[in-house]
Amino acid sequence: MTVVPPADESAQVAARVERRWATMSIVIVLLLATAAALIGLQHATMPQGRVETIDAARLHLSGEFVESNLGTAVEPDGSVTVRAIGQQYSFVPDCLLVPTDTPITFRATSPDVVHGFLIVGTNINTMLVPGYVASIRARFSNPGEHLMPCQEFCGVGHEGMWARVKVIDKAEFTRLSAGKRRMSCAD
Ligand SMILES: [Cu+2]
Repeated sequence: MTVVPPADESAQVAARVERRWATMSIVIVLLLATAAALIGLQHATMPQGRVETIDAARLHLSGEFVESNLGTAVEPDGSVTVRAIGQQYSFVPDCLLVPTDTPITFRATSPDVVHGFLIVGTNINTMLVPGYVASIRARFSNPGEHLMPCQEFCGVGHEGMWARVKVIDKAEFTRLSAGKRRMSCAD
């Protein structure tokens, strides 16, 4: 029987503990790498969760984006849907009216080329691609006016293509919207 000197014994304990922790770190790194690889594979092989398509050539004839259906609509649950079209070289409507403190869904598309949908002072920024519907949820806490320029070069009239978003107090919006099917700043 050999008697292990105390110093040697503690060195062995330290080595064992170090090995255990090193193994655990490697396992964690491998786990994360596997998760990242699987998620990457899933994204590469599956279609995006939400892609809405629409016939760009027939927008004006029927369906959600006919002119009479554009603008701000109050939904039965009190939320607000704003439908708009970006076209060479304007937005319809050219001023979007929305209330404060209300869940808002912007739905927009383009009948001709790619345009941009950007509301200055917010993080709302997307492309309007012909054939696809862009849908963005938003909520405004303060009344005010935001510029909404087209931020994708869309042709010779691009720099003149912009609209406005007018955010008004919820109470005033409720008063204005009574009995109206669709609204814009002109109402
Ligand atoms: Cu444009």
